[in-house]
Amino acid sequence: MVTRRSFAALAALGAGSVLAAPGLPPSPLPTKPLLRALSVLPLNAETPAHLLDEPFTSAPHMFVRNNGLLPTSTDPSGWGLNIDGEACLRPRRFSLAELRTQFEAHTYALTIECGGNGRAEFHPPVPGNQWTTGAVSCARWTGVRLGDLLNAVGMTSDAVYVAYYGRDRHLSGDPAKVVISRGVPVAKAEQPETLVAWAMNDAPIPPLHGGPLRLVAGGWPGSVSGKWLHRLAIRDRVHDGPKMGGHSYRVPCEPVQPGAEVPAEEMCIIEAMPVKSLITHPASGVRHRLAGPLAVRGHAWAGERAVARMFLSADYGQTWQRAALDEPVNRLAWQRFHGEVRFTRPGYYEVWARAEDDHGVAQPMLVPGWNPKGYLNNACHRIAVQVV
Ligand SMILES: Nc1nc2c(c(=O)[nH]1)N[C@H]1C(S)=C(S)[C@@H](COP(=O)(O)O)O[C@H]1N2
Ligand SMILES: [Mo]
Repeated sequence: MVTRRSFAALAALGAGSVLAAPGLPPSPLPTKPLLRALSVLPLNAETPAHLLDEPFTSAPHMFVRNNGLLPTSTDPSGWGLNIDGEACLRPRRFSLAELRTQFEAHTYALTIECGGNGRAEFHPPVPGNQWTTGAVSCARWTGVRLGDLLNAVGMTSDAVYVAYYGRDRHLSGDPAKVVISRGVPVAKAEQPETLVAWAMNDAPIPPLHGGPLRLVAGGWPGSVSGKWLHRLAIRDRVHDGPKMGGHSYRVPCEPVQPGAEVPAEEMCIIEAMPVKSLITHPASGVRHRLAGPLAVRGHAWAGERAVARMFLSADYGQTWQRAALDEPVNRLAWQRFHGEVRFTRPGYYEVWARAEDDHGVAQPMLVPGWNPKGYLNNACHRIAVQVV
């Protein structure tokens, strides 16, 4: 097992050296040379904010979050999807070809944010990958609607949850152990944008992102979007697979004091992610000439909701100006914002961005609600600007 500390030492040598280091498995990092790796086993890497400036996130810039080891094979030939479970009327298996030909294909841009994005800012600190701002993506996903598959197999009236199973391997090496098996309630499964996808940005899903088949449920914590999908189970209860219980992807049902110990029975499953935004241009640390305005842009998203208004501040939140905000290309896609910030004197500034959703809920300026695993930090993003 590579510890965080030994990885930091290796990372200082550069990603290429990590690959060459003795005793380490080949790392897929070279396909993402610009990401910041948080761990190698399992592989976790986040995206610097300025690399998320594209309208839709390209594969080289998409963060990677793995709970286990990659599958031994992601060969699409022979890959299938079994649908079963207590609440499934007609369990059956679909080949990839059957999924493509027997159902209508749909494409949606879907925001996937890891529930732990922003974890690094919690105090007292919490264990887990110390994501800063880069565990979010919005790519265009193509596949069949999960709802259409559920219609095809039929559900009993007591269906509650749709659970996923992936082909990744447990860190222990035990082939019988499931790495992670989460899912979504039936209502979320039946939303038109919830997909069983085989393509990302019009290409086969890269192996790192769950190819050849993946569940994608935008707007919810990334952990519901199961990679390397080979089985769906329609459950007659809230799914109880690995990482559904305890402190995993759950937060205290009632707010707690920072550092509190919270018993598992007082934890509730995270559903839609809160409103958030990211400045993707310019990169933090930019030098800007006083004479002209600074063009600022980025993306904003709000879980199941739309972002309604966007604000920028260059004085630590004392005054705010409206920024222009585009409509999403579809529900659950992030939205582009852009504005111009003017400075009257040279010096060091921070530009802050603050999104507000269509229910009037805005991002907090400080880290909100401490919780034992450091989920749901949607505090305002800020960049440093040196005006000369
Ligand atoms: N099979 C499987 N699916 C998974 C995971 C995993 O470890 N195994 N990680 C989940 C988590 S926590 C996140 S945030 C997203 C990350 O997706 P990405 O690596 O494609 O960015 O995948 C989710 N799906
Ligand atoms: Mo995640």
